[in-house]
Amino acid sequence: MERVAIVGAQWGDEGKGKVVNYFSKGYEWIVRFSGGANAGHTIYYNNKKYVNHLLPSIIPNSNSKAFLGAGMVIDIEQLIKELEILETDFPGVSSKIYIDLEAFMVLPYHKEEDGILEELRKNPIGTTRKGIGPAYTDKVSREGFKIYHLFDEDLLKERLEEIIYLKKKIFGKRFKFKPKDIFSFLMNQKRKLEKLNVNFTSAIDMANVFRNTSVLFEGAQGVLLDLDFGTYPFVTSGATMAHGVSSVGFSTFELDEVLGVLKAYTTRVGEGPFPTEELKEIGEVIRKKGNEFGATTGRPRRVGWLDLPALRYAKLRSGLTKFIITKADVLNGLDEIKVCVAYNVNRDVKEIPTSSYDFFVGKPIYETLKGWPDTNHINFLKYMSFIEEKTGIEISHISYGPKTEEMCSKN
Ligand code: 2SA
Ligand code: MG
Repeated sequence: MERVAIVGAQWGDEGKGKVVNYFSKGYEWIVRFSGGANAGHTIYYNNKKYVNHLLPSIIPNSNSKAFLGAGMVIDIEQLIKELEILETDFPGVSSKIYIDLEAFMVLPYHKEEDGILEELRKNPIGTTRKGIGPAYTDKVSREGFKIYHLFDEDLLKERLEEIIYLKKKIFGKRFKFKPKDIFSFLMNQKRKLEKLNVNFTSAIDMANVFRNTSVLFEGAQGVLLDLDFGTYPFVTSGATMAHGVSSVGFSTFELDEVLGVLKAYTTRVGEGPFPTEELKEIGEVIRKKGNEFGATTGRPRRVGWLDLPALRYAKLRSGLTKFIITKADVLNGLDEIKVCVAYNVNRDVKEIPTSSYDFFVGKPIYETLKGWPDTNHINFLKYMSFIEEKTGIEISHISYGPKTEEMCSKN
């Protein structure tokens, strides 16, 4: 049975939602293994646009089912919003959603903490303020709440008292949340989820199911935003790479493919190093044409040329086996296309960053290729061959528009 992970090969927003949607036809299960409502996966069903932040990109009117894994931090209020939108067009779809009881919850105070921290930071990270960092921080420091806490009211009450006592000590008067308010908020959300017929389960319960069927693991953000290997501290707080499937009980050795989605140019939203960033006119042209604005926050994305050292790093860090290229049509009509082929790191020419530090100090070395009027043109084929040759992996598919069907295999 086929198991594939699809991850972003850059800084996120490569078009993963759309790519997952294209492939999801062939899979029984679509699994999110990390992140939370910071992700913004834009997809089209029946020509209607949906932006999902938490829901895996299933096709609602097919047999596929969705699993939200233990590595996630779930804002259940946001999840309900997404389900309610889908339910109006696809009644009953929520019964195809399965949530791991081990997953953590983003609570209302996490979102507030996220904002406070960003205001206080000398160098803000540019987070989505969806509470992701604080929820993962609480997980690691052992103050988190798991989905299973919803199902033991006494335990939940007791734990809320304990944790909120701590929070008040740490944050002082600024922390205004009361245990009983959070408790009733959570109970209310739980009832809504139950009414929608969402399933609560675990990767343990699903182990046999997952091993006897096809599973598509849907990554969030991109390799360079990974907590461990991205451009730290300008990263998200979860695992954005294929190793995140371990939170669903899988080893990366069990994956048949790890597909890296790459945009034909590079974007990044939020702060942090971006060696090939174009601050001049060309950046603005690409941003407008590519509609490069955050799907979650609406922020303009920073734009730059394709960065091969970053892609090689992504390949090695996340064990990518193939690339899928998106949004090449955005570059249609440009006379010349620049590609970063190496970094100059303190006078050392490096084709592959040794560590994420190199992204902070590396100066891009460019080669200039000829542009293309449209993506059927030979120059675009040459661009793809150049990427394949310089990274050592094949591009298997080309996406040439936002709609799910606007995609084809390369050969
Ligand atoms: P956070 O909120 O703690 O995860 O932010 C930390 C960094 O991670 C970046 N980040 C993202 N980058 C690209 N796309 C993301 N999803 C949304 C989208 C973002 C949006 O699809 O456009 O709408 O702004 C995403 N989520 C987190 C973030 O910018 C910080 O640099
Ligand atoms: Mg996105």
